[in-house]
Amino acid sequence: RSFSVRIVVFQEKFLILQINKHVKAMSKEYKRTLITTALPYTNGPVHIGHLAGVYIPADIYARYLRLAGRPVTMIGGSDEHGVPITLKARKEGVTPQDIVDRYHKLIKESFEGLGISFDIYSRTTSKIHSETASEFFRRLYDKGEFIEKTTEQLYDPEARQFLADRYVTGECPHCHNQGAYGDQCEACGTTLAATELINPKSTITGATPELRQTKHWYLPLDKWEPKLREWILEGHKEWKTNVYGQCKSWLDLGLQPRAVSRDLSWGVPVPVEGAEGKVLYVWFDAPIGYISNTKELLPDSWETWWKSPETRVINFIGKDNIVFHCIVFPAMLMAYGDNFQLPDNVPANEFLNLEGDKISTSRNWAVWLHEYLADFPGKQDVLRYVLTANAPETKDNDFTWKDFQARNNNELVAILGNFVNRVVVLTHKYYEGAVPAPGEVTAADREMLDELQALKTSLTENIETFHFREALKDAMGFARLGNKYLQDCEPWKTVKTDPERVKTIMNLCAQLCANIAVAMEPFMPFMSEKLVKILGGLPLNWNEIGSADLIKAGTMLGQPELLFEKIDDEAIQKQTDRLEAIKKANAIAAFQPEKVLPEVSIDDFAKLDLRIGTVLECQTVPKANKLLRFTIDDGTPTHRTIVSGIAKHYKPEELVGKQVIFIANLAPAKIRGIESQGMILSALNADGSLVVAGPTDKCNPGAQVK
Ligand code: B3M
Ligand code: ZN
Repeated sequence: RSFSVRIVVFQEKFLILQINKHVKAMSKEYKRTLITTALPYTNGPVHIGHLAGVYIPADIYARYLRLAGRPVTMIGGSDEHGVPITLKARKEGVTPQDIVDRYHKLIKESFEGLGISFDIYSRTTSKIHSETASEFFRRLYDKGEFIEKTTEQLYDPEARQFLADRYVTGECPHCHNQGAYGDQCEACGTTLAATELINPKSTITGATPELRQTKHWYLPLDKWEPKLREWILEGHKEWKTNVYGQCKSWLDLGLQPRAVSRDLSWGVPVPVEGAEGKVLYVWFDAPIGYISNTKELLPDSWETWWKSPETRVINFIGKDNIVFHCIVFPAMLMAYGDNFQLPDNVPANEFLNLEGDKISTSRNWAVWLHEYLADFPGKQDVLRYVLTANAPETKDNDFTWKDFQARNNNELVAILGNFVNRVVVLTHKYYEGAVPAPGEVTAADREMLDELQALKTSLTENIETFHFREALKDAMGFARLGNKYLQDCEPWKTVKTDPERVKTIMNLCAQLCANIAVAMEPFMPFMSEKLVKILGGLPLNWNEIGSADLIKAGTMLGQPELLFEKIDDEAIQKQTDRLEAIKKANAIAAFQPEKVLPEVSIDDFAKLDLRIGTVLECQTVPKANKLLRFTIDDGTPTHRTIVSGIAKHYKPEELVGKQVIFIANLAPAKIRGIESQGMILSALNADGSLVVAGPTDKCNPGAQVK
């Protein structure tokens, strides 16, 4: 009891803090919200990291605004340029267009499958995009906003091309990681220029690059530094601390001119004379994709959505994209002028890990959305729920399949599904499915309704301030509240003594279900739709949450139907087995042989007596789970006993009859009271498995190995 009171007080304090923030954020009257979502690279499918970091939060926010009747447009699309795509094409022997066609389709369809409600999901290989991006560059060029510089860049003489970005790897000059890329070191997170790498190598041919002169266009970010400082550091103190902090440290380091073109063939051509073989840098064209996609969606009104001061632009991104959205793209927009609105907020998330390891497309360490949808049909909301409940909003977080299962079984099934099911079943039992008219409202009812109001306030404030994890807790609070109310009122007892009272209780329970359908829609739209059907239809309006009159008395409820099903161990095991197999495959692919030991003479080697033996018997050793005891036919009538610590890798019966190589003249040693007369040779694999060394063909027991 006292525990729950403390929570309420805590929430109230929290609420006051948040309301203040919200008032600040909304002090300006906005007429519409333009939501942009980072455009995923089409060099692979999307995974849970993308979803938790960008698309699910953006979708919650967009759906919330729509339910609240506030104009919103949510822009998405594929980022189809950049070196990772051309590298992938080269590796597969297909064209970059083949790659982007494949993944654009897969990504678009899987987003639809998860109910991400983009108003448009387009692509940066569209005609309208290349026109928009060209025009953008051209205008900056004509206004004299670029610096033209000829510099020395890395050139691969074998592939006969310049090596931008991921076409080069080498040693990071900061942390000395060997696998740093020409644009970034993933080990220490530093942004690099390809020429800074120590011992650079071409990723195309492996050749050591040479330096050649080439001309590029640079956007002088330093010119915009004072404006950026004022806009972010003075004007947007309400931004998330991770975002604000990253911006501040960039600005404090001092901004430099940044190249916005590259010597590549895949991309939007640089639209000026003397720029043959040059394209726009992918990070120059990609954010313009937000504009082109809006244009494609709203050819007549796109300018209102981008240039009116009454539009509020919100960029949903992951933390690795902060600098581009808060520094580079805003500088581009400032240079362009013409009233383009800067983002009012950039609620970037941290990263989601998978089972304790960093998610990685190249290492296949991910839960891929399209695979999830195929493996868990009809369970889109479970993934949406888990990724929101566990969202990396303030720090990196971990996704585990155990947690996924627990949240489904203990929260969605046991709390939310259970409450709705009890209400529907009881309404059918007592009233043949018709929602009863309420009678007199008691103090207990009032208390429940007050708590509902408080939850609604907190829920709304949390969504407004991009605290979606907390918001989801509030929305789940509706169902918790319902279960508690039912438990306290015990209608199954009262129905015998005071049937009139039960009508009020069951009416209010139906109202709670209706409130859940609305409040949960942004988080779990599929469940919400199902619930609305069970409740006999319902207009969804955010502003009416908290009302005890959402569902009219007399409304016929549908048949009880489970909103969520338990997920069994077998389904989870299948997923963890898959990850286990990937981990092994990765370890094998990454295998590096040990350094060879210092040289020995032939005489040294000759001192070792290596022999072939046949395993006659093999047994486990009592109370020693690592050990196996072997009886080896070594060609002598007495045979010999060897104890070996390989019990984790072999079952005793697997080795009987096998031939092995052993050291015959190793000094005997007592192991667990058994005298071991030699040592069986074996090799450890990169995936942790072990192989006993033996002859490839049958051999005489006792034969010497030389
Ligand atoms: N494609 C990077 C990424 O997928 C990039 C985002 C572009 S947003 C304009 O992380
Ligand atoms: Zn580094």
